[in-house]
Amino acid sequence: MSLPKTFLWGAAMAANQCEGAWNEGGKGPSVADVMTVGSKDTPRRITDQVEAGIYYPNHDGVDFYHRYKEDIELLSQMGIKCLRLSIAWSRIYPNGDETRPNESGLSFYRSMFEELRSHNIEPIVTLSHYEMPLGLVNRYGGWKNRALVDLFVRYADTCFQSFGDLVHYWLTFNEINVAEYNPWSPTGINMHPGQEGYWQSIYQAAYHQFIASAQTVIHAHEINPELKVGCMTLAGIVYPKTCHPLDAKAADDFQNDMLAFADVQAHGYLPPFLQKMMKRRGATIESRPGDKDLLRAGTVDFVAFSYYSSMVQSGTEESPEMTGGNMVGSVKNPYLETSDWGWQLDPMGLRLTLRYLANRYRKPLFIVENGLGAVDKLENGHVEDDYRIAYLRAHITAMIDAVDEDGIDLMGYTPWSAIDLVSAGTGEMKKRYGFVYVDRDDTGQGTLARIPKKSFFWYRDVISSNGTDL
Ligand code: BGP
Repeated sequence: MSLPKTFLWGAAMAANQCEGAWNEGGKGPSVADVMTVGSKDTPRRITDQVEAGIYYPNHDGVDFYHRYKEDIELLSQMGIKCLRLSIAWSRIYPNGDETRPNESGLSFYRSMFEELRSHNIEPIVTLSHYEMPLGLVNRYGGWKNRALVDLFVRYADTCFQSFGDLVHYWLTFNEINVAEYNPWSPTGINMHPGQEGYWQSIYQAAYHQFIASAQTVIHAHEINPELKVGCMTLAGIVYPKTCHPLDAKAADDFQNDMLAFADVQAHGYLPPFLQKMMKRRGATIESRPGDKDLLRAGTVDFVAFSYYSSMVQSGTEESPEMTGGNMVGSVKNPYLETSDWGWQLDPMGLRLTLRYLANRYRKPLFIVENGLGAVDKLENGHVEDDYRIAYLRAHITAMIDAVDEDGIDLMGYTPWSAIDLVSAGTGEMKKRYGFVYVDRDDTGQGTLARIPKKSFFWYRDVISSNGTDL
């Protein structure tokens, strides 16, 4: 067993899902602040503005904004070497288009990163994790407007200049490819697949993010050559439903579609199959002279990804049985069990995903999300989440095999989530992922007390043994 001593064991979270304090410290509203609570079967509703009398779970999150010191202290007891979190863009530029940053937002993150450093925890920071300022939606129409490129790059520059001494690892857009399936949170476009003009908006928005990503990488390296900037994509190996060639083609098509955006960030150009796909879907991208050079010059240093499930595609069946998944559903795999939310559990799929991404990108990889959403029961002050331990044990085993036997260059592992927080997909609290239980329910009731789960102590031993004690 040979994980490098420098392996970044950690955990992950995101500002919009944990911080709360949605209108404190000069923060402006973000796209997450107008989303209600949904469920496995009911999508979250999006309102135009924050409306009185509606419960918005992200407004309070789990109050990390006020409790980050005690949370970091607790997480340091778990022995994590890194913590993946995000900066809320709307805390730094409340409406997104101010010319000067909000000082109180800057000092909040500065003291958070200092706190992490004082516990020897490396921050891994996402610049945009489903929390763009709502002002950019209302005034500019979200990412389909080219103006967003400069506004984002200004925000990124502010972050590099303000925190570059404390934060060395950066991610640009969380799950950039989710825009294809569920565009509101990543791009501020409130449309649904099938709607007239959908693909035009989505691809134009994604194109602007590619340009912004490239510029961000270039600026980060200019500001401090030590900074490493990665892309972040939702990933999962796609299996054909059978060995029928049409099933194999459907799986390959889906895999390409899913990774097309990370391809641009990693390789520096729009792959021909993406260009053809855009055309078939009726999208004509507006570009500017110089864009191609920018894309080529601004490729990412590493490829980070979330992995929750493998997927299945069929090219032979009209309406195969489907099941749930991380932002995108899948044909049901009869060999796999599912979580309570229908996500298929497949540790071997993680190993195959690592192999696949390593071949496709030939850059260091980083698993920045992986975990089990489950209903946890707090009984006599304890949460016995053996199912989560079993899930993580199997996935970590697969990950170590990928490093050990397949030679994958893997920087680290930050399972979702460090502590319980608001679900991105459903807005629920009862869909829990954390190593630490947070006393809060789906109606906003609870003391917000923090209680380490059984998995907390298990993961502490995993980390301290560098993955040998599973
Ligand atoms: C990813 C997001 C995270 C997180 C996770 C779990 O898509 O990057 O923000 O929430 O999935 O998903 P959910 O919260 O919908 O269960």
